[in-house]
Amino acid sequence: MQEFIASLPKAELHLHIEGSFEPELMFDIAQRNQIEIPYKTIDEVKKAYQFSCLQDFLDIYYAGAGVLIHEKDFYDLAMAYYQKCYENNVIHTEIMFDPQTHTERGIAFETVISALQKARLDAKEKWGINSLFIMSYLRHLPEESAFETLKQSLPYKKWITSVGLDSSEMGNPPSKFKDVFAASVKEGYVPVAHAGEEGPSEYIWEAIDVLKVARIDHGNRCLEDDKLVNEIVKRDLALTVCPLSNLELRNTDVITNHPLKKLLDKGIKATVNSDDPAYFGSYINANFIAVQEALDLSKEEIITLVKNSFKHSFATDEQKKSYL
Ligand code: ES4
Ligand code: ZN
Repeated sequence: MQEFIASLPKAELHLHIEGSFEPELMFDIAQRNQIEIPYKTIDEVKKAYQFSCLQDFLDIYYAGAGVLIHEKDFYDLAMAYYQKCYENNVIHTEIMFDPQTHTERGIAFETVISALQKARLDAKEKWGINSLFIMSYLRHLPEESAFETLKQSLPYKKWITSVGLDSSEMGNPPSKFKDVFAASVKEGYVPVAHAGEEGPSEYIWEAIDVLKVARIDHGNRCLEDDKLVNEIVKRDLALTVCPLSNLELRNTDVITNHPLKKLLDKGIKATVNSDDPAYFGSYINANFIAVQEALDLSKEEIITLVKNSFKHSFATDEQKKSYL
C-alpha cells in the first residue's frame, strides 16, 4: 500500500511555502544572513515543534520565516519544496504564500514573488512540476492591510491564481474580509479560505456565502452541521484536508479519530495535503499513509482522494485532461 501511494502521481492543494522551511535550510539561511535563531541543534528544533494549538504553531512559524530576507532565500525555500514534490510524485501543486509575513518586516512584495516565479520555472524545467500560487491574507491583521497587499500584487497578477485566508482563525471570521475578497475576485483571483480548522461551522458558512470560496481549506468542523454538509455537497466544494497537521495542532486527538473517512462517506470531495510539512514532520505521502492505515482506506478510496485533488485543482481543463 505504501508503494502504491508513493507511485501515484498526485496534486497538492494546501501547502504554505513558509511551512515547508526545513530546519537545516533555516540554519543555513540564518547563518548567511547573520540572524540569531533560538536553536543550536536539530534536536532543539524538534523539541520546540510541539504544539498545543494553532496559535502556538503560528508563533514559531512566523519566527522561522523571519530569517528570509533576500530573493535567493525565498528561491532556495521554494526549490527545496519542489524537490520534495518530485520525491513524493506531486506533479501539480498550488502553493500558498503569506506576503504580509514578509512585507510587515520590510521585505518587498517583489522580492518574494520574483523568487517564487523563478523557482516555479526552474521546477517545471527540472522536474516537469506544474504549480500555481495562492496569495494568502493574514486574518489576524486588519482588512486594510489585506487591501494594501492586494494593491502590491497587481503588477504580478499574471503570476498569481488565487487568494486565500490563513493565520489565527478564532475571533477572525471570514466576514472580516468581505470587501477585500470581493475586490480580489474583481481582479480575477479565485477565492479560497481556511475555515473550520479550529473555528466553528459558522465560519465555514461565511467562507462559502460571504467570501464565495471555490474550495475550503480544512473545513473539518462542517461535520457538526448537517445542513452545511448538504450545502458543501450540493455546491461541489472540495475540502483541502491536512490530516497530520490536524493531529499536530490537536484538532484531532488521535489519528484513528480523524474525520477524513466520514467526510468521504458523506459525499464531500475531500483531498489530502501536507499544510506545513517541515513543522509537522510529514510531506504528502506520509499524510496519505497515516490516514490509509488509521482509517483502513481502500485503494479505491485513495484513488478517489487523488482524483478529487486533480479535479478540484485550478489547473486548466487541458492540464486536467492530461492528469486524469
Ligand atoms: C496555517 Cl495550519 C494553518 N492554519 C492557519 N494558518 C496557517 N498558516 C500556516 N499554516
Ligand atoms: Zn493551512
